[in-house]
Amino acid sequence: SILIFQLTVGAMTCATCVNSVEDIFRKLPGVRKALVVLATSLGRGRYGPSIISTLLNATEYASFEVSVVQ
Ligand code: 9UX
Repeated sequence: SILIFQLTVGAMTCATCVNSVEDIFRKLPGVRKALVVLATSLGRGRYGPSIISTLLNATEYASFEVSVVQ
């Protein structure tokens, strides 16, 4: 089944940051769709298997702050 992830993404200050985070999300196998909005610091996307921890690690490795929205 396709699940939706919602994350808060901090430490983004410009549109290029947003593109970087979207690229990180989209490059992960299992992520079908990803959208990051700077104004709300929210990232959403669709994914198949549970890759949330991989997604969090990859985003933090790129020096952005990230956490799951419950
Ligand atoms: Mo913009 Mo973001 O000049 O890591 S790319 S601040």
